[in-house]
Amino acid sequence: MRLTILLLALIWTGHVGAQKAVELVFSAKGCCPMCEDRIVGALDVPGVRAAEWDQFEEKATVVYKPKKISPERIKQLVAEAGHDTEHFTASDAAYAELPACCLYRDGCQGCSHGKDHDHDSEED
Ligand SMILES: [Cu+2]
Repeated sequence: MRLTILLLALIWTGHVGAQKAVELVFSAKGCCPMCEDRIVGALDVPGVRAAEWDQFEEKATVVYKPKKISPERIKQLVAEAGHDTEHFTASDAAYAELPACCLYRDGCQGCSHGKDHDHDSEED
C-alpha cells in the first residue's frame, strides 16, 4: 500500500516535471533597482516561474511555462508597467506614472546613483 502511494507520487512528480519551462531573454528599458522591482513585480503572474532584470544590461530574463503564458504577453506585461521592451512600447500614460528616477527615456537623470549605470556613456 505504502509502496503504491510512493510510486504514484513518483509518477506524479515526474509528470509535473515534464512540463517544460522555457527561458526568455529580452531587452527592457529601465534605470535602477526600483525599475527592477517594478518589472519583476509585473511578471508575478501565473505561468511565470522566475523573473529577473539586469539594470546594467537592461535585459529581462524570464523562466515561464509556454502552455500558460506567451512570450508576447510577458513583454506586454513589462510594457504595461511602464518599461519599453523590444516588441512592446510602454504607453505614455504608463510611462508618466514612473517616478522621476525611472524615466529612462530621459537618460535616467533623476537617479541618485547615476554613476552606477553609464547609459549614454557620457561623462559629466
Ligand atoms: Cu528605476
